[in-house]
Amino acid sequence: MIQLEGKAPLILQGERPLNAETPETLLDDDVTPAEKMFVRNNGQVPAAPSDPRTWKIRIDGEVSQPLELTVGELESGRFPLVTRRLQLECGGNGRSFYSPETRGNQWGNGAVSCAEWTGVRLRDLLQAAGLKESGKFTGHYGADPHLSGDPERQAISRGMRVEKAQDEDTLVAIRMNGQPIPLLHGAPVRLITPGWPGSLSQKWLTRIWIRDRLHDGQGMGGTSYRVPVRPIVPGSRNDGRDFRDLESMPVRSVLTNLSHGTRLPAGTRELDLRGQAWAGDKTVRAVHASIDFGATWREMRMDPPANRYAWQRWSGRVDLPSDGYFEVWYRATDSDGVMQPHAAANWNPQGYGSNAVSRAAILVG
Ligand SMILES: Nc1nc2c(c(=O)[nH]1)N[C@H]1C(S)=C(S)[C@@H](COP(=O)(O)O)O[C@H]1N2
Ligand SMILES: [Mo]
Repeated sequence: MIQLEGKAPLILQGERPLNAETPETLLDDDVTPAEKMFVRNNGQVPAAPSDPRTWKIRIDGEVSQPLELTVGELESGRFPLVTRRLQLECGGNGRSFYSPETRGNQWGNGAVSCAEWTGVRLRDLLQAAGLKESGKFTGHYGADPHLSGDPERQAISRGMRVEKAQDEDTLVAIRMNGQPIPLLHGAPVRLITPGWPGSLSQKWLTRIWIRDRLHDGQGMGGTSYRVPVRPIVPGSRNDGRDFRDLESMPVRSVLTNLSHGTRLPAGTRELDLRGQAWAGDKTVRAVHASIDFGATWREMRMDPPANRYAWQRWSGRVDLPSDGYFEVWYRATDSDGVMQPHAAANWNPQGYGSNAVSRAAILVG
């Protein structure tokens, strides 16, 4: 565990770069508070901006009028400000469930958050810049120095199809939960690209380069944020040439009122369960829970999302037949009927898109 300033105790994944995961039971809030948000950095954390209002972002490349805007201008209302609850999930969330182990932070289910973000739609900025017909992809840049300190190298610089950049919920955000964005989460301005790998939500944003081809920055190509189109043998080598970029994240659920290893008093026969579930660009249709290793399942109650891309609360009760050892298994199903698989599927060298059913052990008596 690690105790960072202004944070709840988080699970330390690495100090250089600084990475910390939220324990699953801290994901109970419908709107994740700053102190409970996971931290994912690829490079160094930059110094806090001395005057956030003068911080500049640039939109250039395949546009007719390159745009330079300060955070002060973004706040001014020249472009409509919108507020949305948006889930942000690392592409490697759930990586620790892959076997054999893959490289990268060994996240459990806690590299996810759903904060309330305020910002302008990237779509409005692209329109103001005069997006050209030839503009097909974005390329993102941030102010965080590379771990080596080499100013020529980017800590991370990913990009996406312009269709996703034009989604009405893809934001250039300047506030989180009604406050200025905390330094660790990208102050004073960041992209929020909900439902797709968190790496597309560039922190400390400085530039969006509109390109006529897929971006080739740090974290693009090969096996980075890419998954097999044709499943490969777990543990095999592959250069990822015929992989595809991971886009919408797969369906997943967390159990937030009970932690793995909980002991309950003897004679407990009913167990209340509660959590959150989400499914990338889709919504969640159902969550089921089992206490007999998946032999039988009970359907839980499902709340609708507060807005598109917000995670959804689930809750319900299961009956315990006796004292003893049980496991709570919980499984979400998305709006297309696709469920979390029983084992982490589509193994890939860097471990993206793992969303297997989770299990929490409990002991009654
Ligand atoms: N500039 C910059 N933006 C970044 C990163 C980074 O290292 N540098 N990490 C990305 C990754 S991989 C994720 S999952 C999210 C994590 O956001 P958070 O730290 O605010 O939770 O930020 C993304 N944006
Ligand atoms: Mo990530």
